[in-house]
Amino acid sequence: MSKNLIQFIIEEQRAIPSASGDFTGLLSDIVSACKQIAHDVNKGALIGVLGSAGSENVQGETQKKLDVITNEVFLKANEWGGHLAAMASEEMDDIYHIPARYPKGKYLLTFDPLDGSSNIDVNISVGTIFSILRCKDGVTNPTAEDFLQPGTKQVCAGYALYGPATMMVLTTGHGVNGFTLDRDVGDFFLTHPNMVIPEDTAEFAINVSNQRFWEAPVQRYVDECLKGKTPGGREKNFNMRWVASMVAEVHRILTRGGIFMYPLDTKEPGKGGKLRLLYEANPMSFIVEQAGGMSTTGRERIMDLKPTGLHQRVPVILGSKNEVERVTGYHKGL
Ligand code: AHM
Ligand code: MG
Repeated sequence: MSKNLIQFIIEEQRAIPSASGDFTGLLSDIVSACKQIAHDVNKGALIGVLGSAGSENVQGETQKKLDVITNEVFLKANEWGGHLAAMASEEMDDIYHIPARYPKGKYLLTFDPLDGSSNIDVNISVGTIFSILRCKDGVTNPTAEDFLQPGTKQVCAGYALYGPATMMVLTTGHGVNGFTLDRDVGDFFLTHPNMVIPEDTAEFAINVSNQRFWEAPVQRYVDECLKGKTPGGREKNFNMRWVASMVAEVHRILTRGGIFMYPLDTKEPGKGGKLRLLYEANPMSFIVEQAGGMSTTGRERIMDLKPTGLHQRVPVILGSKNEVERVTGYHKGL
């Protein structure tokens, strides 16, 4: 039988002499949260969790019932363990302080509890994305400022994908590993060791309905993909996918390669992109880079950005190295 996720992490941590077990404890709480969310997503209409919550989040997006429920699940599963100094979520205006009745720890957790939630009512894959940062030494009462660390500082990043099978994919900076939930046993088991993204691909993912709002480099890249092996196109024909669930897109790219783009656009000027740096772009960039892929805004490496706000949005272009390099080159006028 293959290793379960916690066994895998404990064995990985043993190689780090300074590891105290705190990190393993935190990950175990995150795993519990994802199992609970997998249950709720899977039961769907049977337990009355579909549909709108009738509220808006800080970004002005209408929240689904499951956005609110899964956010609560994540907070409750992670507040008590003594591993965290604070949390921040896509669904909350401000950071979440650990209640006084619980001990505090040295890590910070950011998460998007239910990414792709527009898909939930139509029974298409959704996911959870998380990122773990270290809290600065000596800081016992973190503020939002303490979360504004570049992606290169992440200790761990991962996602849970609630698809036909529920999976967890994560990195601690030593490659990327995927685990599948065995519902009968109630545990995630290592099924996808050392996931690697092929450098080349003939598959791209972008929401083409935004085409008129894109910048010239993305217009050029997509136009060439669409032309394929005809004049003005490429050396090969391309296929296209758009699930509108970033976790599902990144998982496909980790499995068979591809490029995913949510580029800068002028649809809502000043927004700076659609996806959030701390909850989506940074964790996914860490995973993609650890699997041999590349992730940029078109202009810079995402993980090098110094965040300026908790809910900051950025353009995202990630996936198979050679294609991301090409689009990034187009932005640089190459
Ligand atoms: P969400 O966190 O509110 O679900 O938004 C993020 C999602 C991504 O998963 C997905 O790539 C994108 O939004 C889809 O956007 P669009 O509906 O514009 O195609
Ligand atoms: Mg999201």
